[in-house]
Amino acid sequence: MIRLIEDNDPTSFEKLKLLYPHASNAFIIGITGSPGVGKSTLIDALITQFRELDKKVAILAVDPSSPFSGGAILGDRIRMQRHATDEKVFIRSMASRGQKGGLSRATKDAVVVFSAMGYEIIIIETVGAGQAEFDIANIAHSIGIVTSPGAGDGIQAVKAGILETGDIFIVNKSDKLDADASVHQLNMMIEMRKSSKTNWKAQVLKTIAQNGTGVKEVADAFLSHFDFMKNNNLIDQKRNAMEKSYFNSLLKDLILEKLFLYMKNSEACKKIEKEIQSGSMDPLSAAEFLVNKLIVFKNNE
Ligand SMILES: Nc1nc2c(ncn2[C@@H]2O[C@H](COP(=O)(O)OP(=O)(O)OP(=O)(O)O)[C@@H](O)[C@H]2O)c(=O)[nH]1
Ligand SMILES: [Mg+2]
Repeated sequence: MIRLIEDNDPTSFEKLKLLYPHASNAFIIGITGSPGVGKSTLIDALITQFRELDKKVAILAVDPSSPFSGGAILGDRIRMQRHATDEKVFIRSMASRGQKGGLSRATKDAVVVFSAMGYEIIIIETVGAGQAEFDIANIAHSIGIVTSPGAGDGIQAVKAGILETGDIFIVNKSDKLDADASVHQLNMMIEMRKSSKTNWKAQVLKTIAQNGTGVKEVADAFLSHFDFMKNNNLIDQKRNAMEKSYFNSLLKDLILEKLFLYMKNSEACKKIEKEIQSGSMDPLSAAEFLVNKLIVFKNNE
């Protein structure tokens, strides 16, 4: 199924419709942060923690930044290799090989599959967050932002606008100097966060992902955030937001599909294209004309 989704196979749509009613109970964690901060290494160590609790875990590494992430695919595989023979662990990378609806749609599709397959915890690794084309906040329940000491990484996080979305902050590579300074800096920034939508107090934790130090605390923090959401009736709210965002990306996809099919077969359309080329119609008026022709909804309908 993941391969069909990745390849934009038209049969995946009907299959997803059948799977959707069975996909609801998974806890979805987004792990994000700059390249090389240790996300994959940390996830590998998190898998160990969640397996100790006998949870079935699926991992999806997505790379919204590059269409050619062959290297990253290999890297992710290698770093999580020790779980490769565990039947209750599924690890997959997904590159943006021209998914029509973008990676958001493909990732959400994959999450539906994992969830319907009974994976209880789904971890999505991604570089960066909050980009319009890939909004992890609308896919995951909990967001972990990984940084490493020094290099003003905390400040970078703020610049990238991801501070607002983080639930758990992880200062990885804390075997290096300045880890405490990063923790301090992040704590200060969290204090200054504008009103958080919930009363969850974001945590800042230190890890050495390579040897597992501090990783149990990170796993516990994610699980307590999920409990917090359950206890405060935030799960339904989150599900509504997730479904709305999925619906929106599906709508865009399906409308575009229909539009391009129509354009391919439409004489009127070819005529308009010629008119643009000859200069007798400008592209703005042409696009407006075509879209108005397509819109069949009337007001209040
Ligand atoms: N010193 C130190 N190195 C670490 C630690 N965790 C990971 N690394 C190393 O950092 C490098 C990058 O780790 P990855 O886990 O691939 O980082 P990533 O964030 O997944 O990288 P991308 O997926 O390429 O963005 C590797 O060489 C790791 O071995 C740590 O706690 N301490
Ligand atoms: Mg990685």
